[in-house]
Amino acid sequence: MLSAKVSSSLNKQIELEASSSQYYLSMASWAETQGLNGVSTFLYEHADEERMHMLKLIKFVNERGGHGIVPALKQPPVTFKSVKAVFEEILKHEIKVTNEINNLVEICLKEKDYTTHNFLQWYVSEQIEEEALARQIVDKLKLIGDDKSGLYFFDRDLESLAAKTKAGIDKGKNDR
Ligand code: OFO
Repeated sequence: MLSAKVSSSLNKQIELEASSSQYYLSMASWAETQGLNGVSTFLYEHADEERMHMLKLIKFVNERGGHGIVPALKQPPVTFKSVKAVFEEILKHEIKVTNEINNLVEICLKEKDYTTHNFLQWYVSEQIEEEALARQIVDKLKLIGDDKSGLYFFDRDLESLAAKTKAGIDKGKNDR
């Protein structure tokens, strides 16, 4: 059984994962309107991945006798300055998510909730991967700078990264 503190903290995380999903979905839609098909495919997949993170939490809370609450969400930004600005935002956002996961882990230890602590380890590893990927992409974009053909190849590369993300989502579904 979850304590009230752990339950409300997990529900806050559900909201954060849901808003991450909406945020990335908005980025995906913007990228699609810019003719960046690889970037948008990657971001649509990323939005799905965040939704899977949210679902995994809802199901866990319910399984442990709590109630996973589906949150109301604020409108995310709809336009972005550039592809680089998008991925810089993603990196910043993922660092924030990592901090929140770490806070949650700490709360579980304080509350002596070792079951939830164990469950959260999946998110701890996931955040290492998400941050590393965002950082790697931002670094690539810095190298590309204003080079249009560089951006063209970058867009193509992201198409194949999207396939990997999709594999990650499918794995996450099977792990549930
Ligand atoms: Fe759910 O990992 Fe990104 O936000």
